[in-house]
Amino acid sequence: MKFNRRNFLKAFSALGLALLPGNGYAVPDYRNDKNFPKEYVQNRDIPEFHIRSANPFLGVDIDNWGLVVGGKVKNKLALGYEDLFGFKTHSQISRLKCVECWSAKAKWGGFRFEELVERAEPHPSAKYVHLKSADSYYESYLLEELLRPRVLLVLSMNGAPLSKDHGYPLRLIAPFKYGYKNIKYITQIDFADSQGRNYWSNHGPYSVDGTIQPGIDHPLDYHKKPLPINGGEVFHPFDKRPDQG
Ligand SMILES: Nc1nc2c(c(=O)[nH]1)N[C@H]1C(S)=C(S)[C@@H](COP(=O)(O)O)O[C@H]1N2
Ligand SMILES: [Mo]
Repeated sequence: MKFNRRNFLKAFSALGLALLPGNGYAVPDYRNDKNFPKEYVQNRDIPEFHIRSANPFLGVDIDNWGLVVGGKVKNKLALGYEDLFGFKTHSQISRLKCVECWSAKAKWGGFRFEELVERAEPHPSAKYVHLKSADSYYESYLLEELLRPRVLLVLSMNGAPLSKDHGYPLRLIAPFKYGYKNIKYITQIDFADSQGRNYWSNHGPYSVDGTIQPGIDHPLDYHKKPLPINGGEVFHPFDKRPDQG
């Protein structure tokens, strides 16, 4: 695959920034500020698809966005937005299920995690993957989980590019994990030999694992009584990919 040089350089400088102490993205902390501008991404309960944003966030400026893939890999990658359209695309309809007991369905389009694995060639000891976002959010997965069917690195939602609210330019959709694992605004993906933490395990009563349990009401949300599970998707090891028949 040929990487677009201009974007490569852009992404590479994003990496430089991300390595600065204090985080080059300099995300303002509006958590206790009731006056943050309306155009910020913030929690909104809209009928079609609720929006969840742990920290109010202005959205990604695509000219300064790059995806860096690194950690325990043979080949470090720095990708611009256009590079992501060089990967084979897949689409699926799947439901995102939040621990707050709402869920919503959309048609997602994107590429598979294998695309990055094939190019980056992680070290055999790299059993884990750490993901970081432009809004200071982060997640951690077992590599094996990201290679399962119906996990997508998503560029489009319902036929249109991801909106600012839903994670433009790149998010993860893993339907068998609670919503908080479905990280938006991804900027960095690192292969690692140990499990990381994630934003909601450090800020709330949520597990790093976040797997939706069959038949069990979400057990994770503190002060609320359990509610009926509403359309979560459960991973079954016998599940096949559509392209595997
Ligand atoms: N970067 C980032 N990703 C995130 C979040 C966030 O605050 N920041 N919130 C998570 C939570 S708790 C949920 S339920 C889903 C919601 O996705 P949506 O806003 O597209 O509905 O995004 C997840 N991914
Ligand atoms: Mo959530």
